[in-house]
Amino acid sequence: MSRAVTLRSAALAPVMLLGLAGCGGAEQKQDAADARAASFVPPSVTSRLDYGSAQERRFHRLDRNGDDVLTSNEIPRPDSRILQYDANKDGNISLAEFTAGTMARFDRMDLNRDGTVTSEERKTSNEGRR
Ligand SMILES: [Ca+2]
Ligand SMILES: [Ca+2]
Ligand SMILES: [Ca+2]
Repeated sequence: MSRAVTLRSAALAPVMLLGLAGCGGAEQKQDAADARAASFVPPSVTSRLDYGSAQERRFHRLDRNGDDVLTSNEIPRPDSRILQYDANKDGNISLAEFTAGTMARFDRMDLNRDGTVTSEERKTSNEGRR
């Protein structure tokens, strides 16, 4: 009786081990693929959220004294686009003006209004401006 059990266990053991190892490997591979898929953002597509946060980071980089206003000494001279965001024409760009300006720009580039700008849309909108 005990001998039969031992034999059965011995016969099943390699199969079970193989099965477990096979499953575990496949799951791990799948997890890694999912993680890559979740974190992978093609460089040619920018979401509205990503664009907004990138522009906000840019604002805070430029705003050296941290008062949430870009004054003339903080605006990079060649970047006249930032000056276009000065809605109330006081010569300074507030964070609200900057955000409104950059998001309006994003929406102009987002030709099909799906909330993302592809490199294709960016190219088309640049050509349209010329
Ligand atoms: Ca400032
Ligand atoms: Ca202003
Ligand atoms: Ca789009």
